[in-house]
Amino acid sequence: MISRIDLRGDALPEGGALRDLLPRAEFDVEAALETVRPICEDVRHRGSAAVIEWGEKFDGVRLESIRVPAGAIAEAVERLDPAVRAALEESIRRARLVHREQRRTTHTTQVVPGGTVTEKWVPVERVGLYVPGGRSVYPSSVVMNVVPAQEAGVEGIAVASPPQKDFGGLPHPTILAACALLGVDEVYAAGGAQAVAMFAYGTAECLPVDLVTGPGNIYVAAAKRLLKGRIGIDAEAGPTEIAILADSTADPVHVAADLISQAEHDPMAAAVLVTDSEELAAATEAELKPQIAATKHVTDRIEPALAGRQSAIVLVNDLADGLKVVDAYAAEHLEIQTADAAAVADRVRNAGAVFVGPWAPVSLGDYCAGSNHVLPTGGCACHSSGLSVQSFLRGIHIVDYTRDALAEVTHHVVTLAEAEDLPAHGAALKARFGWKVPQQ
Ligand code: HSO
Ligand code: ZN
Repeated sequence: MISRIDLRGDALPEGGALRDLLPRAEFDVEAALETVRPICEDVRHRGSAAVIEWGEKFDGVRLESIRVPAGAIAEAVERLDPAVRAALEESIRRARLVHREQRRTTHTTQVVPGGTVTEKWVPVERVGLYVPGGRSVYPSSVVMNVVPAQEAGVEGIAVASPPQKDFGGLPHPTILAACALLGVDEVYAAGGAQAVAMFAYGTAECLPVDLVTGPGNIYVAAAKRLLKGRIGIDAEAGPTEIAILADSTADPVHVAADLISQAEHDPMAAAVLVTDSEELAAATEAELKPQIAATKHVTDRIEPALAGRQSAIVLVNDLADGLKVVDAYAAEHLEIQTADAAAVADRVRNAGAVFVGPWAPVSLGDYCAGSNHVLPTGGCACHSSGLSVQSFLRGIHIVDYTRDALAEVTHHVVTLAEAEDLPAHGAALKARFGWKVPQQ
């Protein structure tokens, strides 16, 4: 069911040519832009009424108001299964430990005597966190979005998640309970492009935000792309990916289980095993069948995900080639299941997150490792990072020079300004010194 790509034998091609040999899902956000454009325009002009009407069309629920009442959030946490509550609390606790250490401190560089540049880190004022609610209802994603925003010091945090028919038009109760556990009380029953547009333009019910983060389907990604600039966005999330770099020491039971674990998300999810061991490849193929037979979401997600062109077992000559392949692929999640896994992991350059050895499966990171699970997909890990405190901060340079420090460098500024044919730039300095360049 999962195909094989055999890259053994000849030397591997470099860069883009290697990437072209590797499996990847089509995730054509561009094509969805035309669908979301009228929705975003409608929300811009008609506000809440438009959000409610698009919600009725797509989610099948007609709401009076999209703001979730405080009572519903409190009730959701009261009714939460105690085991789920304890697990969410532990997930939050561990995520806080990691994200708290990502805080940035203000730093001043003395460039010359009397001339300093201070980099000050300022949280974004107000963010909108999108939490999907279709095929996937992920309270864990509430944790992964809210914790870094809170640790960054963001004061205004609003969450939007689609209204659920089965829950009287409210977002899923576990999502609401996660919000309550995190101390978030501004929640909207809004999904898809209309939720992103609500955040971007603001409505009578919801003030506009500066930044929208969080995963979502292709329409959420398209709305983020369309409205980027007006709002900041994190990465456009595509379908989940797991790559595993493994050698003959890996346990095929673990490898198969981990491939299936991410295939479970979506028929478009990608599961890629890169190995130099024919035996491991064969044993993993054999192991997939019984494990799939014993789980849920088989025909709608796992089977199409593994059989799709985005998934494969890639055979390579050796681990050095394996590393080239996983770097070219730049997976959202990369497991290293080899001898001396830590040393191999240390050589990885491109991955959203790396999971080292047999005791760090991706599912641990999805919930309770302390790491963030909102990670770059679609190869974006070669230029972007996952969500972190940094995603919610802006670094502002504060430039402070004395008269003497400015005088000392004026001739350089004037020279560079003239080289760029921008004499007024130089004049702005000369004006401070009787329209002359101070002598050195
Ligand atoms: N693996 C997903 C996150 C997730 N898994 C949520 C379970 N729940 C994308 O990183
Ligand atoms: Zn997952």
